[in-house]
Amino acid sequence: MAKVQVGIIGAGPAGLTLALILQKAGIRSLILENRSKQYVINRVRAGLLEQNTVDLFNELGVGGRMRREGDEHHGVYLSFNNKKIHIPFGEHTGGRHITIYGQQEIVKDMIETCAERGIEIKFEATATHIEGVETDAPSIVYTEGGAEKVLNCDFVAACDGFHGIGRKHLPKDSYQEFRIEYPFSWLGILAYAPPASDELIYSYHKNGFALLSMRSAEVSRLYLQVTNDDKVENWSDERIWDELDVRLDDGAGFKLNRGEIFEKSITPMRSFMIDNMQHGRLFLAGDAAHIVPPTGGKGLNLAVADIRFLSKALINWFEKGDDSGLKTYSEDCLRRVWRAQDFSNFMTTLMHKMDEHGSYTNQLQKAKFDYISVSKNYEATIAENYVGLKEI
Ligand code: RFL
Ligand code: PHB
Repeated sequence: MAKVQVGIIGAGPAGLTLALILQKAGIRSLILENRSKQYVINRVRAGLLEQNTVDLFNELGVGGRMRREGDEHHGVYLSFNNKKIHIPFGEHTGGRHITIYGQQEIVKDMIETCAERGIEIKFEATATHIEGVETDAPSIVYTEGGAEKVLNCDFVAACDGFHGIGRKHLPKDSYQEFRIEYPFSWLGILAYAPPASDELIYSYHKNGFALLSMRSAEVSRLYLQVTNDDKVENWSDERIWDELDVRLDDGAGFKLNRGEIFEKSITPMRSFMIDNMQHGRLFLAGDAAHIVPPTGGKGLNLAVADIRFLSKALINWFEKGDDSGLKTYSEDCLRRVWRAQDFSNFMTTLMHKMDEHGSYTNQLQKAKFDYISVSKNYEATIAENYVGLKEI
């Protein structure tokens, strides 16, 4: 039976970041990942990295390609009823900014670095249950190649996403659960088309929300608000481009560059949260414990922020026998998670079609947008949350 100091479930941003930080401190971990390597490095998801996240990837020595190929943004556009305003970050955040770099690219970079540094990742190895979390010798039972195996460890880090098994091993009475299912989803596309804007555009339109993002000078990433029962098959390439043109129109001749669409998928929008992320020797991080709707670009960044606390707490325990960081782990993470829950909910309800165009709710959205357009204070609140608060 294998034994490591920290058994990690999940090779997403949370699990990989944890393994790399622990390795630097001389702590042995092993990652169990139920998907294949190919699947994990091709899974299209996030693109917006906060400055804190980028700084950590650089400190870990996995930021080389991100620095070369990623794109720094120093502002963002918000558009409402075809009127576009710009929110600059620098003047409100002491020069902090965001970086646009695909999640699958950083995941690929981290997986390669793990291999170079001798961190073992078992792909196509599915954790089925976790045992002994109330003892000082927990273990993860997993299946690999049809055989059941056991990984013994001192601690278990469940970095296994929203559908993982980690959360199911917390005692039911140890947490409260909070959940919002929004009545809309995002249709997301990737296209070989030069981005038509230098910075992201979040747009409210009476037909629904649209977001213009990008991955490189040649690849655009775009999203449309659709209903929860909508299907990718209902959206021909032409219909997608036409609708994006309508929703992103800024009244000043804005036109998208069209190109071949090579990825199309629909993602439901939800906010989800539990207010305890640990039990005994089991610690949850990232999407395993919380989901935010992607309108604020916070999910991956929160996963990495959790790992900052968890890695520091584990290192203090292994090096000094100090368990203070482990004891306050949930509390430390939850402050930032609640801040991001609030900001993501704010951005979602400000920019999506929440009710009939012209309704009371819609007038309040418009009132907020009009206020943002004239208030430096409101602009600053958005800028510092969007870039990610340094503390909290
Ligand atoms: P992940 O990435 O889901 O990784 C969990 C891993 O665990 C594996 N797993 C298991 N392995 C072994 N045994 C089991 N029993 C297992 N169960 C699960 C899974 O296969 C997987 O590999 O969680 P992590 O590490 O917490 O990272 C979270 C982020 O992936 C997520 O929050 C972001 O993608 C959210 N998100 C965004 N976040 C941002 O910070 N900025 C963005 O711009 C942004 N845009 C987005 C997004 C998510 C989106 N979708 C598709 C949900 C845009 C979209 C459209
Ligand atoms: C993305 O580029 O995929 C992206 C950017 C900003 C968001 C969500 C997704 O808020």
